[in-house]
Amino acid sequence: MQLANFGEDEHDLRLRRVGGTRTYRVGTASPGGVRELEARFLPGRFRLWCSIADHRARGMTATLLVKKA
Ligand SMILES: [Cu+2]
Repeated sequence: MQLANFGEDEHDLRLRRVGGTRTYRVGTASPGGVRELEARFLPGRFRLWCSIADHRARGMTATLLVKKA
């Protein structure tokens, strides 16, 4: 998984599978920066969000659907 920051502020990325307990973290990416996370995910729906400041409350969220290979 790769986080590429095309914005003007720092951002990070957190993921949690719906029904899961583990929160995955992709570190903070500076403007123009890229951060990566190597992981194997179980199939399911994941919530993604940025944990910096109030970004999540301001809508910096997404859903990721992981399907069986
Ligand atoms: Cu952010």
